[in-house]
Amino acid sequence: MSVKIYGDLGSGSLRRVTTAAKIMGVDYERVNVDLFKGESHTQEFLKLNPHGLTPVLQDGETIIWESSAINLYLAEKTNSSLVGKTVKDRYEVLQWMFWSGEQWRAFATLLFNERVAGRAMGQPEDPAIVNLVIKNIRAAAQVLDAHLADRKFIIGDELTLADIDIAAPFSQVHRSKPPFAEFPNLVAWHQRLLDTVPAWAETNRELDTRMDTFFNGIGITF
Ligand SMILES: N[C@@H](CCC(=O)N[C@@H](CS)C(=O)NCC(=O)O)C(=O)O
Repeated sequence: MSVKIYGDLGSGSLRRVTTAAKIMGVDYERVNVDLFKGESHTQEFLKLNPHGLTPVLQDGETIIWESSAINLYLAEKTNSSLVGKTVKDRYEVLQWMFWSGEQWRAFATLLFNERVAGRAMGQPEDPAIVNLVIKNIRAAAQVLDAHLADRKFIIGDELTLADIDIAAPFSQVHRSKPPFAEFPNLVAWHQRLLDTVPAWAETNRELDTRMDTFFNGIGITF
């Protein structure tokens, strides 16, 4: 029986999970949840995730939300090396995944809320929030850029779940406009992901098509 993954193709978090699932060869069915219509806040969906957030994985009786946890679950189920091949690597993968959630994507999400989601609702961005967020993104990107100076991927020479988590803010880069272009190693690493990980490129195209179609439909271009 295939697992179900609930989410919207425009979501960078769904993309983390579908990319990892494709690489791991997981047989999954995507159940569409239209976030622009608020479908993650219906009574039915809140039984899956009371936070009203996607993606959610359903594997028989097992329901998991939070993309990183979903990816770790799928990696264990498929015995995937995306979690790292040695104990040392595995804990470095986890280190960067936790860092990504608390020090990196949190700010990217706030920037998305101000510059993209807010715009869809006709709200102007708040310069105080944007300035604070960009300051934090720059500080984190500076460390990442130095880390990536002599590495192909976040942990050495092979793709892991840490790359997928940390690359997620690039999903909305044309819309949120974080200052990533100031960091050449970061930009080169992300381009390497697009060039060498077909699932990352495929989900990128799906995401852009979904977002562009929605925003063009309401007369907004970025
Ligand atoms: N930390 C969560 C983030 C989930 C999240 O923010 N999902 C967004 C889409 S990228 C969502 O479902 N938003 C719906 C809403 O806020 O109504 C994860 O990693 O899965």
